[in-house]
Amino acid sequence: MPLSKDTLQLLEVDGSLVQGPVYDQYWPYIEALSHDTLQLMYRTMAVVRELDIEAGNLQRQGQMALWVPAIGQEACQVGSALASRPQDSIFPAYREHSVARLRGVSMLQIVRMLRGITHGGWDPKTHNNFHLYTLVIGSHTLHATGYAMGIGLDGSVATGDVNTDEISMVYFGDGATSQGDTHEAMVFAQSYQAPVLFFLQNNHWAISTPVRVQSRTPLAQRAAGYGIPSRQIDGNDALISYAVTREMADQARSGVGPQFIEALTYRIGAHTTSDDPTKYRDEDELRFWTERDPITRFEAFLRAQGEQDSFFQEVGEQARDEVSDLRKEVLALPTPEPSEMFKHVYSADHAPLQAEAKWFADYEGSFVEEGPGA
Ligand SMILES: Cc1ncc(C[n+]2csc(CCOP(=O)(O)OP(=O)(O)O)c2C)c(N)n1
Ligand SMILES: [Mg+2]
Repeated sequence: MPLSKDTLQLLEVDGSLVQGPVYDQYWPYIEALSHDTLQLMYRTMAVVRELDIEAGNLQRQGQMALWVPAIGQEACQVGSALASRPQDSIFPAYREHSVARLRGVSMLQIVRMLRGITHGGWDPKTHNNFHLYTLVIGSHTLHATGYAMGIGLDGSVATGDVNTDEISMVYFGDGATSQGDTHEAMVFAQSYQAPVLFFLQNNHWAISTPVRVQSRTPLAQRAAGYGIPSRQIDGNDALISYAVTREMADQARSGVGPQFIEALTYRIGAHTTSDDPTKYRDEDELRFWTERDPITRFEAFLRAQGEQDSFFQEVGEQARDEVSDLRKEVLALPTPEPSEMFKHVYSADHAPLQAEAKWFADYEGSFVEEGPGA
């Protein structure tokens, strides 16, 4: 599903700026950004890309059961995350590595979770309201809506104060739009005028199911059926992602109810390391999207703005350093005792759990350690 005339975009594929009404409406959001913030956009995308590749390598070397790559989706994540405000609660799915980083959750913390060292991941309270990765598709759209309804029930009538009024933001995928949970979340959000921003990353695939099977019409149009305002953006353009998220988030903040953004992007890699996309998608489609890579596009934009080689070299070095640190830290991670898993499911111990733990201990004990001569 290539971009249509309704898809908002500030950066062309070659990194030049669009001209016309979209520019007139959205460029002021970008003009207000400091040079440091524009650099941070690039830096985050470029460093996360390299860490993501390395995490995939570490999985292949047996360091994790699974890795979930986000290669290709960095721009919509970085733009939207930077547009959120510190008081906002973010509800991610499981591929939001750039958002995580910008809210203070490191790649190592994500690796630790996928290695089974932690059963939750991190404490949202001490990680800038970045909630836990959620693998049950669509379920967290309800968490975000419930949280936003809670904001309403707290009695704070939205004043539209961008510094204090809180919203919740939820990241979900094209596949998640077919889940009942997502529909219920949108119904409740609109009925209760909950301050929630639905941020859909349409990466064109739900494992091996293409988005055309999820919907015959652009997913952004569905929001109208719930009475929720929506925009469709070029998800590989970090600038439009920033500008439109700011606009829609501050709308939600002002008390007019939920908002919806569909970011058109592409999952360049596999769904996870358990998947082989060569089995179900063709090379031409991959090439089409690889040519629209969000990072090279942003680099071209920055260079046209006068950014020098030295900046890109410095970011390259930072990425290499962080990759090397990640590898060292992952190799030094402990392997948890399998029996640990029984300790974190219930707050109190009980008989069926004890029986399962005993069965597991007996099973583990049934393996005989064989010596060299055996
Ligand atoms: C409720 C539920 N059903 C099925 C699955 C298996 N599953 C894991 S990922 C996935 C596809 C999700 O696609 P999408 O929402 O587009 O997100 P993406 O993986 O593309 O980021 C499915 C069906 C699941 N995790 N949860
Ligand atoms: Mg998808």
